[in-house]
Amino acid sequence: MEDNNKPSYVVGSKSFTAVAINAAAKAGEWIKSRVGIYKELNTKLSPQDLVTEVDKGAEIMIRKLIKTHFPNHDFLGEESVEPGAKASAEAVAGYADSEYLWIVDPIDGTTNFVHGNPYFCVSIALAIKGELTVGVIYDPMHDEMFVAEKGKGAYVHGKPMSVSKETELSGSLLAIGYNPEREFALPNNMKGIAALSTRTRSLRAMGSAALHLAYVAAGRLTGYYEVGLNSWDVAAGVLLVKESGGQVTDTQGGPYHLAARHLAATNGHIHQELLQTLKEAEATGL
Ligand code: 2AM
Ligand code: CA
Repeated sequence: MEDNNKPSYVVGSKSFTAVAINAAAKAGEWIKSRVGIYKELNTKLSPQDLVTEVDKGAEIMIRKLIKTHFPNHDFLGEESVEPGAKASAEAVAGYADSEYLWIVDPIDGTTNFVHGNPYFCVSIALAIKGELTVGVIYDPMHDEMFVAEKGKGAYVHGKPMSVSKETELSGSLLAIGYNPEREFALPNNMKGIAALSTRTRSLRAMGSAALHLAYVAAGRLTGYYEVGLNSWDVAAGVLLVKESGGQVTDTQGGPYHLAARHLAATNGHIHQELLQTLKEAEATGL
C-alpha cells in the first residue's frame, strides 16, 4: 500500500552536505524576505519565548527538501517538539537509535528576527548513528554559509576556517548566551557575566547560539558559553567549532553529546580557564 507521508519521487544522488546547504539557503532567503512583515507572533512557555509563522513555515520547507532526497531519515526540528527542557530531552532520547538524524533549527535567534536585528540563522545538522557528520549554518542577512563535514574541516563561503589564537581569557572576546528563561538561566547568567566581564577583553551577546558557535569557528569570538540550550540550537555549530580546531564540552568539561544543555565552546587555548572561572562563579548550570 502507498504511504501517503512519503514523497512520490526520490532524488538519491546528492550528498548530505549539498542537500543541507540547499535547504539552508532556500529557507534563509525566504526568512530574510519576511523580516518586518511576519504576521503571527506567538509565545511558547514564557512571554519571552517567541515563535512566528515564519519559524514554522521554514521548518516545513526544510523538512520537505530533506525528505525529498532522504525519505527514510529521521527529522528533529524545534517547531515539531513541545516547548520546555523535558520535551526537548525526550525528543532527543526518542532518536537514540536513529541511523540518520537531521537536527534543525529553522530560525535560531527568533527574537532578533522579530525585532529586525540582523543576527539570526538557519541551523541544519546531520548525526549518523549519534555522531555529528554534517553541520550547516546560514546567516541570510550577511549571506554567510558556514559548512562543516566531520574530518574534512569547516568553511565559510568556501574559505577554510580556523579558531582564534588568544591564549588567555584576559585577551579574549567572549560571547555569552542570554536566553530569556528567567528562573534557571537568568541567575546563572548574572553570575557568569559578573565573573567574566572583569577577566575578559569584552563580552558579547548576539542572541543566536548557532551564530555564536559559527563565529567561534571563524575566529571572530575566542569562546562562548550558555546554559539551557537545546540540541537544535547547537548541533551544527558544535561540528563547525570542532572542525575549525576548537573545543566543545559541557560547562564542567564533560564531552559534548546531543542532549547536552550547558555548553562551553572555545579556541581550545582558553577552555580550562573559562571552565575554572564558571566553576568558581557557580555559573555552570550543573
Ligand atoms: P531560538 O531563537 O531558536 O529560540 C539565545 O541565547 C539562544 O537561546 C537562542 O539560540 C535561542 O534560540 C535560545 N532560546 C530562546 N528562548 C529560549 C528559552 N526559553 N529557553 C532556552 N533557549 C531559548
Ligand atoms: Ca528557533
